[in-house]
Amino acid sequence: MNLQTIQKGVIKASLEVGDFIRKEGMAFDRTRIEQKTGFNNLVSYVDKEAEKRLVDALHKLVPEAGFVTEEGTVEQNVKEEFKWIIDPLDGTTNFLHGMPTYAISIGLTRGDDTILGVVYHIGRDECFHAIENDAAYCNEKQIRVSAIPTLRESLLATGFPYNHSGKSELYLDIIKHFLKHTHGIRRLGSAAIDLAYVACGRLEGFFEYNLNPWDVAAGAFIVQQAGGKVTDFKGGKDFVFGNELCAANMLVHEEMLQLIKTRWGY
Ligand code: 2AM
Ligand code: CA
Ligand code: CA
Ligand code: CA
Repeated sequence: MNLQTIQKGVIKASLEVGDFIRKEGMAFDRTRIEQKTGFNNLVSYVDKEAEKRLVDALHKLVPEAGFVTEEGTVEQNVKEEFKWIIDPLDGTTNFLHGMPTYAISIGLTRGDDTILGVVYHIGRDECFHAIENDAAYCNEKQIRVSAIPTLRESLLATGFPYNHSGKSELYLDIIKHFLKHTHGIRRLGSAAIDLAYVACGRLEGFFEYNLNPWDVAAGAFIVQQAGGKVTDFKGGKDFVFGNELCAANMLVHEEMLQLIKTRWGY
């Protein structure tokens, strides 16, 4: 398996499917929004068609790999040694409302390790990518996490809870603390883009819970290859299939994690 050749193929497929999504977005008819599990969990034919196109292209690149995909348009195969972890459209709510912050997110894993990540920010035509044993890039340019050493000088991103039960009060408490002690908090609406922005140093850190593997597999790997640190809220490694994630440059990560851990009850 030549990872560089595969990467070229993944980027090509992302740009092509990204063009399709962008064009559909220009004329999107909001009566074509569908609800998944609730009034605020949205999807459209664009998500599903984009996923089918990606699955076709990626299957040709690595025929032996299984799939874990958000829209489930292909058989889900978590037991294969190689897996594509795909979110065909991350930031669907933005897309459906005509906001430009949405992306394609594609990770490739071997066993428990991610070995390739691509996050294509369609609206800005920025393709963030990385493979194992190499640096991270935005288009052709190498990227690195920011060198800002303290939370006080940091810009963070998060997502707000969709499920307003359980730990959402604790979460809002963490957000309240960060609001007072950072340059600010952004809520972009695409976890994949939040992670890509940590990787290239636009944001110092990102944290969220209740995310799914397809939201974070690619972006978290790109942050790591860009010199950043990614953990779950306990400081452990279970951030792709677990549902808590904290990503930041090395210095800010420590400060963020201490605060999150305590308030989260760990
Ligand atoms: P999506 O656009 O692919 O659904 C934003 O905080 C992140 O949460 C995005 O990655 C978004 O992915 C995801 N998201 C949106 N709606 C959600 C929901 N109802 N439950 C869980 N995650 C959701
Ligand atoms: Ca979704
Ligand atoms: Ca998503
Ligand atoms: Ca999605």
